Amino acid sequence: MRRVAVLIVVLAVPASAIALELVTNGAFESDLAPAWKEDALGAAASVSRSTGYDGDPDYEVLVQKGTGNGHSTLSQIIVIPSVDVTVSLSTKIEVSATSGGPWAGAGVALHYEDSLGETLGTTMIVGRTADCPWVDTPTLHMIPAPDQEWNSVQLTVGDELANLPGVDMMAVHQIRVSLFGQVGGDC
Ligand SMILES: [Ca+2]
Repeated sequence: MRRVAVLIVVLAVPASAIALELVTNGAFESDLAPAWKEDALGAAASVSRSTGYDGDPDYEVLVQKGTGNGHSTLSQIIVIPSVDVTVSLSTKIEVSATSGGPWAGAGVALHYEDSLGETLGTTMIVGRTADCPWVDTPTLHMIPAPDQEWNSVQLTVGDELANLPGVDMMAVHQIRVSLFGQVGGDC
C-alpha cells in the first residue's frame, strides 16, 4: 500500500501593515475552479474539498495520490508585488510506503517563476518516505513537515530565498503554489 494525503489551507499576504490576501480562494470556501488548477498523472489521484478534514466548520482540501507512479497536484499562480510577501499555510501531510521500492512525497511547493513562467527554484514544505530520492540543491529547499498532524507554517519569501542561492531574487515575478502528492519507484 502506498498512500499520500495532503490537507491544506493556503493564504499569502504581503508583510505590510495592511494585510492583503493574494491567493484567490485561498481558504477553499468556494469551488476550486477556476482559480485552482488540478493536474493528475497515474492511478488513484484525486482532489477533494470538504469541511470535515479538520475540526473547524470551514473548508479544507485534500490532494491525494495512491498506489502507482504519478502525481496529483492543485496549483495557482500568484503574481507578487515584491519578495516581501508572507506565506501562511496550514497543512496536514501524510505519507507512507512499503519498504524497498516505491516512495512517496507530499506537501506544498512554492515554485518561484520569472515573468515567462520559467521555474527558477522551489521551496517545499514536505513529508517524504525513506526511499524518496529528492535532495536539497541551490534551487530546491525542503522544509520537512514535523509530523503527520495539522501544522501551521509561515515564511517570508525574501528571507526564504536566502536558502536558494541558485535563484536570482530580482527575477522572481510570480509564485506557483502547488499542493501535491507524488509516488515514484512503483514499477
Ligand atoms: Ca474544517
